[in-house]
Amino acid sequence: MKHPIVLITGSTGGIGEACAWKFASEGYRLILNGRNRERLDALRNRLTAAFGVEVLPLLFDVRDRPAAEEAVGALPPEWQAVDILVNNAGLVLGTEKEFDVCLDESDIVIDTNIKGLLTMTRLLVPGMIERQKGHIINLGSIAGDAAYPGGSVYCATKAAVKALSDGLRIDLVDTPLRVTNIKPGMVETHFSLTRFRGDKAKAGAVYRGLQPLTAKDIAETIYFAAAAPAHVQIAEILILPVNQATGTIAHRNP
Ligand code: 8X3
Repeated sequence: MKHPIVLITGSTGGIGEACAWKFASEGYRLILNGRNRERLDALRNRLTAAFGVEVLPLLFDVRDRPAAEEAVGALPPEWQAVDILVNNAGLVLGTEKEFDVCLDESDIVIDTNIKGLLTMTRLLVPGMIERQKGHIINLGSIAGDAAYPGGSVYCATKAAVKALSDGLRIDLVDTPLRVTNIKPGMVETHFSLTRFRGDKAKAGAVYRGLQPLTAKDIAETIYFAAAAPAHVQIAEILILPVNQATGTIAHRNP
């Protein structure tokens, strides 16, 4: 029997890359999406060398709908039956107040976190319904549960991910397909560096005095949801560092 296929968006760093390593270690075939050909190829080579798994790099920006349609439409026949879609690609830019944000940056965040996720869902889920098999795992966030200072647009996109996950679960209720919304709190990846536009000191301060989650922690959690028995649908998981309680309340050691 052929190994199942997982498609991961934004797979060349952070949580996406950790998922690639986890699913590869479990023998999955991987379709790895990303925006950088060199990084995709390098990751494929490392995964293939480590686990001997089949990896198909899929180069496009999830914001580019025609490119996404073309890439998914041109999947070779043996790669078309995607079992798991991990809608991971996402980012945040800036911490300005809502009335001060750079609207061009907001477009990037909204187009990636909401519209890119919806594009991938729209492209992959009809095939899953046809095959009566599939799991959509969306990367939400604690930011989707309640807005916090400096996070307005990002929080809105993650609230949208929750609504899109809940809506999809409703729309698929009469099928064997499953929908999971993974909602991390603080995870130490390049996420904060992107948020602070490359300012390492500011990014580092986010995790000061506490032990943040790692991308691997989240990948393990995602795999747990994916590996649950077929009748079990893990609808949501909120996962936090032990010293984080909400989007705004954390205990930090001096
Ligand atoms: C990432 C977690 O706390 O920065 O989605 O919003 S947080």
